[in-house]
Amino acid sequence: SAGKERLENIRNDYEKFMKTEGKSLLKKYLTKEVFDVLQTRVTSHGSGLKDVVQSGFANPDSSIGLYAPDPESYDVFAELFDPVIEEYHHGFAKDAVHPDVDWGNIDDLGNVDPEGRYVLSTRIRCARSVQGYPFNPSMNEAHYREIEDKVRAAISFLEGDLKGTYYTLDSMDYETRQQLIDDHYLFKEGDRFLIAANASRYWPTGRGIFFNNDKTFIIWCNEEDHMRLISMEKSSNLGSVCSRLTRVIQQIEKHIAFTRHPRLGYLTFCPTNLGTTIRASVHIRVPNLSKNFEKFQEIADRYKLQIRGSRGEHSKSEDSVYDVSNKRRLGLTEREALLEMRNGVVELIKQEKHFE
Ligand code: CIR
Repeated sequence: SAGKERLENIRNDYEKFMKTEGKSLLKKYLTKEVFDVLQTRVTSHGSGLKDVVQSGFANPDSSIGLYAPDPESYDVFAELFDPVIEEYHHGFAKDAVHPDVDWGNIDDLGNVDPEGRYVLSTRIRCARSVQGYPFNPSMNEAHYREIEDKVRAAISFLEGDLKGTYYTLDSMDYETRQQLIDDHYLFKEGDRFLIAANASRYWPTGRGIFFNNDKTFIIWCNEEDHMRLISMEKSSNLGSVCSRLTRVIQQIEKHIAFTRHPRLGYLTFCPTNLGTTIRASVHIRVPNLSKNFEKFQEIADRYKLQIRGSRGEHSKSEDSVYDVSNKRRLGLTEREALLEMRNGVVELIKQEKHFE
């Protein structure tokens, strides 16, 4: 039968995958025992183990290697997700509970580089999923359209400094699109991890981008997540970046119910983004630490920061500029995630000065 054939296929793919060289968390935790238990499970959206593991199977060099095809997957495939989540999120155990939303007092977040010598820009992004919908691999074309309609409607209520325009990718000309990518505003198409995860189907249906008029606030629609909310500016003022973000979230929340899990907080497509979903980052120019990369990495690890190249994930640094962000997003409050980034960056600046 077709079902039997599917099982044989995934068994073969599993055996091949386990012979590859990769060090992904998927490879570490998809033991034979776990595989055997999970291989026949299906969620109410019809998602199976294949939807969870296909990106990691196709890309053995993944660091994580798995995605959730729908909200329920985190429970249905818990034997796999739980240990991956625990390792990535620094010990968030399978019975741990993510705290309630708490942004704290935004006004006292202040400036991460008061001298303005190192930090070129500051950015906070969040992800939100629309309640009732599966994630990419289990979405059909109508789902993409419906979510875009809901997002577009919610955005139309933004006012004042948040007011702006939504552009659907479908009707964007090539030059505009390329300019937006070059300016770092728009998501790129063709991430091999996402393609292999079945996250790029029906492209560009339902995909789009919103800008406020100052281009200090962006919403991505139906890229990796249903919604990515991004606040940024070319300064080190974490307080104003955060204020904009929380005001937008408050507005959108009046019109769209977000998917939240009793234990895992806000749900996202990639397990690395669960909980607060916050990646708070700066672009920081550190020529000395860049030359002493071991020291740079040591501080980053100690302060639970992730270092990326200046063009985002899997990119290289240009002119000693790095993207530095909080690594933890789950098991701590929004405020704690922001402070983790801030404290780490303050320490990086201190050490960079030591070498001067
Ligand atoms: C991977 O597993 O490497 C890709 N699926 C991307 C995972 C998310 N990125 C990250 O944590 N840096």
